[in-house]
Amino acid sequence: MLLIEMHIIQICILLLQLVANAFGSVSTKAYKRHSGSSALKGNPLELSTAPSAVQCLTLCAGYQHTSREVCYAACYNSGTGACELISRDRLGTVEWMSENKWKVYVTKDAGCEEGWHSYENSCFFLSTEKLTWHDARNSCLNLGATLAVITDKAEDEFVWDLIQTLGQQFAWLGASDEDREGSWRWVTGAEWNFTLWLNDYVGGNQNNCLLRSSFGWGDYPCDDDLYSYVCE
Ligand SMILES: *[C@@H]1O[C@H](CO)[C@@H](O)[C@H](O)[C@H]1NC(C)=O
Ligand SMILES: [Ca+2]
Ligand SMILES: [Ca+2]
Repeated sequence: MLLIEMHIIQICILLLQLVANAFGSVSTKAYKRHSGSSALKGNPLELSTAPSAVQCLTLCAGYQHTSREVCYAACYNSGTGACELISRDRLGTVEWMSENKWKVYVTKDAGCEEGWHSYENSCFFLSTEKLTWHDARNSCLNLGATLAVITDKAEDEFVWDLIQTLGQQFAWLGASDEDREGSWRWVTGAEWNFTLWLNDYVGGNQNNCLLRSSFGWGDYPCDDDLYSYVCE
């Protein structure tokens, strides 16, 4: 009995060490030194001090585990020990300016491939190809994604920004009411808990697919092949 307990304790210690190592390596492996150095566009999260750049990065890594906002970059000033944690701007872009004594480290893109834009824990891709809703849905599936599923206002704003930034005025999102009129469902089965309908827009039986435009959301004919689409 005692022997088994000791084994369990040993295994736990081993697991804790593995976890500790995994977190330890975050600070060095998950960041790259940006050669441009210093101030960047993005939202400041926190300004503190750290005895070294590595410990500043550790603060940044820790931030991801405790808060909704992700620390995307850490600026460390070796002269003063100032450590500034910074999140992305809404499209995940950064701009760099030079200044001495500051070193800037960016997280290697939070898992999104080139051309995809990070928001919360998702990556989004806007295709400017004009397809029917079903073709757009399949195209996203072929990319290992789905049409975008929007579950709150901030996410909708991010996606609308993306659509506009890439010069589009309309884009398919991942919901339809084609199975039962008025009964909207997301392609992933996510909870239908947020809408942004234009007034009390009702598309009726002929229109069954969700389109984002400057008016908000609308119920449009699924076979229209006039619109871009957003994959998530
Ligand atoms: C809807 O549900 C999703 C996931 O369950 C959640 O993340 C989101 O915040 C919810 N939205 C609203 C407006 O309550
Ligand atoms: Ca989503
Ligand atoms: Ca409809």
